[in-house]
Amino acid sequence: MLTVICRRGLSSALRNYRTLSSTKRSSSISGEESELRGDGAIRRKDPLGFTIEQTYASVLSFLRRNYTRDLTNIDVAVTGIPLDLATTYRPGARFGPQAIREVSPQVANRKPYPEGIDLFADLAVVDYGDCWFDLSQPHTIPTAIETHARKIIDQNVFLLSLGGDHYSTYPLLKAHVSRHGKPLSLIQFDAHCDTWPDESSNSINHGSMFYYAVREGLIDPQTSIQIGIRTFNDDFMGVKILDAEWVHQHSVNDVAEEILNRVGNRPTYLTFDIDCLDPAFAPGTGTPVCGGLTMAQSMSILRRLGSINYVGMDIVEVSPPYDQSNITSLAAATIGYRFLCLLRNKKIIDKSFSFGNYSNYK
Ligand SMILES: [Mn+2]
Repeated sequence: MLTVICRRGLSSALRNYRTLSSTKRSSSISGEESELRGDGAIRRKDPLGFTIEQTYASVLSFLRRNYTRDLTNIDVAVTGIPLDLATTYRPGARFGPQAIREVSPQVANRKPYPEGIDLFADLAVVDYGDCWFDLSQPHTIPTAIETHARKIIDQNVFLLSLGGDHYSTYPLLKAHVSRHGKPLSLIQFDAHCDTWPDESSNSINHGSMFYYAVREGLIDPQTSIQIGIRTFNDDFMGVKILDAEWVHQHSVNDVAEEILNRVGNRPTYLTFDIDCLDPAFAPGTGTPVCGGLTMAQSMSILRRLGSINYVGMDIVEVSPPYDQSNITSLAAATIGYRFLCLLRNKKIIDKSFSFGNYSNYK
């Protein structure tokens, strides 16, 4: 199937889709649309709509969105956090953002199923590029990530971050708290709770960032929840746990209901560690644990979480050197895409929703 062209609107998308599916496809594309074939990420001016692309070529950006740092009239900025210094077992998550971008055009190539919505006709999403930090000065990296995130958030733009190891969520949480106040509620899909104690200051540790976050009041454990856990901790710090066994013994409706009840309408940060998935569905990750969620379970649960008042989201721990046939990066790109569908519906259906401004929910 060929890529759909859509400059603006559903009718245009349908018209061009039919055109491309016909035998006259090349002669039917004219004018400006013809000139915008390929490399739309750097050539397209309008942040809305699609331009024609080959899914296997051209400039990489997440879901073929404009690659820019101009956030004028933008709803969502996607950024990469190419960090893996905190990894305790298998490194490689620094390659995660680029690998997710690489597979993402295939995900964006069709309307989402089953909604069939024209996602990018309504939601202005750009790829902001990656966070830059100096690997030779590791103690400066947390601040570099926080500062990078704040530049985006402070422009009232929703931030979707692609990791990178899970430590990056800690400076990201700090950035979101600086904008929205604390504490935030946390929804965490993960094999690991990441609340293991670490009393040393300034550790860069991807197993303790939520220990810090609870202790510092960045997140409220009483309104936070972790899904897919299958590693032990003597103290989960009051965060509600739906472990992998619980998820497997219940329906996706049950899981979603527990999550919705836990966070209510509070400002909520969503972190999706790809190792929440079973290694069969996400082999390319730093610390895989058997017995995890399927991709089907995860997508079904996420689809039911559209009413939540999200302030930010990240997808972390994709380690491409350990991946097979892009299974893991495809899962990450799909989760990001599905999440953007939720935000699109917020914008279109829930008129009270304002990206980056959640004062009406406090
Ligand atoms: Mn994990």
